Amino acid sequence: MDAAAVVEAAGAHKRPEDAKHVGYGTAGFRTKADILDHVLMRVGVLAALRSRCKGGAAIGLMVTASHNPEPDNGAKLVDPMGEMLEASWEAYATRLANCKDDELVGEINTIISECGIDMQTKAKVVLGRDTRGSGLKLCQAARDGCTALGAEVVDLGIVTTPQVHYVVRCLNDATYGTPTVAGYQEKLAAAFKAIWTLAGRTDLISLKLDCANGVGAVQMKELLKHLDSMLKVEMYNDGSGQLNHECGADYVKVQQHAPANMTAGAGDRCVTFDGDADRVLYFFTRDGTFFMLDGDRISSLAAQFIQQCATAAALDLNIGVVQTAYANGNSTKFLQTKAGVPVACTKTGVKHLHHKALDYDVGVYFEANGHGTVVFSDAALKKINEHESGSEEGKRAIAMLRAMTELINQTVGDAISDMLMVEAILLLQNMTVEDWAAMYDDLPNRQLKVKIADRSVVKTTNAERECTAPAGLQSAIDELVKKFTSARSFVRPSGTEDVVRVYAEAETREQADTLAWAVAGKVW
Ligand code: 16G
Ligand code: ZN
Repeated sequence: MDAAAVVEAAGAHKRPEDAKHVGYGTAGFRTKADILDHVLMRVGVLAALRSRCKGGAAIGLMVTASHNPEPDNGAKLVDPMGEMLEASWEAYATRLANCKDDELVGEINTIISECGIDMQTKAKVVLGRDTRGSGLKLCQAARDGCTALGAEVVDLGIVTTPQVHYVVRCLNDATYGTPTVAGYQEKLAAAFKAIWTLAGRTDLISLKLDCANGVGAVQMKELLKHLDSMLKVEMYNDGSGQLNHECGADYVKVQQHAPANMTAGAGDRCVTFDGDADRVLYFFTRDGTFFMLDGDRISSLAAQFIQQCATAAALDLNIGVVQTAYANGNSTKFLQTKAGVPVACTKTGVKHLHHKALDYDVGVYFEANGHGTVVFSDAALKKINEHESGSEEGKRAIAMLRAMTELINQTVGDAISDMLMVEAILLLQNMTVEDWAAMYDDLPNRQLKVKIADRSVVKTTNAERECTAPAGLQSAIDELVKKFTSARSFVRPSGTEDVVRVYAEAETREQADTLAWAVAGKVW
């Protein structure tokens, strides 16, 4: 290591004496942008080390704070196959980000020796940023960190988080696609065109899209240049207003109404992305009532479709859905009984779902908040690509599955790719969003936040569906749940806020509310 170069970078991106401690959590680093300069330089250093540790594979570094307000920013690292940073490295990230300037060289050396990193190996880091004003300067800091460690930097500029995952994957696995943003656009466009042709559609699909005033707008405009004969997208919150302010997937999900500047009229098919375009939700209004199609609905649509294609083509595929405790009970019931697909449940957080989804030939996972994707194992891809079906119906089903494997960004949840997947399925099955919504009815549910002195006293097991501490809480919840019909409730400490979250669902809205408040009463 060139210690002098590290010292120079530390001098250019000084850590203030009173710097706040930052932790690398499920969403990477995320805090106020104006205290992140030294952190980003160090994340650049870590990305270079990670690349060498992985034998010179490209590593991604995305500068974003997703759905947080504009003054925030953050950073996330992407591992070689386009997956999230391996959990064991999160501790290195936190250590490196928080050490004093004069401890930096020592910390780097510790990581080098603990991981047995060969510093002669080449290193490559793929940088991207969302539309935040602070992004350019923070990317420069990250670049300085990479350069100090002698890593090559590929700067993608303003891109969505899933595009960084895609490019990283392609650089390390050429079979996945061309490792550029243009390659991403072309791959998705070609797959969607193939589906369009299969469906024999002639008129335009019309959508209203809320881009959260974020990077989704920038990238959708590019993609639409390839798709303008198929999709007519009216964009709202396309960057002229404030990022994530009264708009975006998180806002729409929490508020349960349309974003600012957009009306959802009868018959409108509305879509909303979050600020870095890795989450997507659909919504519409019926008789003035707001109706949301969340991650559970996307999972149900995708899993049922893939299952039906496999059956039509007589293809033996082990398809599974991964959900969290927040999944609506009726979505789970629909999948298990009507769609005939097994459902697994994991802890909240995309990395847990993604990991579990890899257990299947085809793993479909979505969090209710709209983050998710479908992953196909190598064995499944081989089967899909080599299978020959005798019947016309079987041939069509295989062609549909092949196009799906190209259309879906399998590295991570991707709002653009997921939206095209939903459109493709609706198109191929000649379904409206109303038909989609009619697949099952959501059980009324309620989420509450409870603030207590120390949320870490609440401990859970069984994918957060049961609590093991404090003593007596779970039996109290069980007693309450028994009093309601089709009811379920759980509590868990939040990973992102200083609160305990309470979830309850039951047959009626009134029952769900009463149960949630009663359970919250036991947490206080
Ligand atoms: C993080 C997770 C998200 C999860 C949320 C739960 C990732 C990339 N993000 O934002 O998936 O839904 O945490 O937050 O994994 P909570 O622990 O505060 O409920
Ligand atoms: Zn996001």
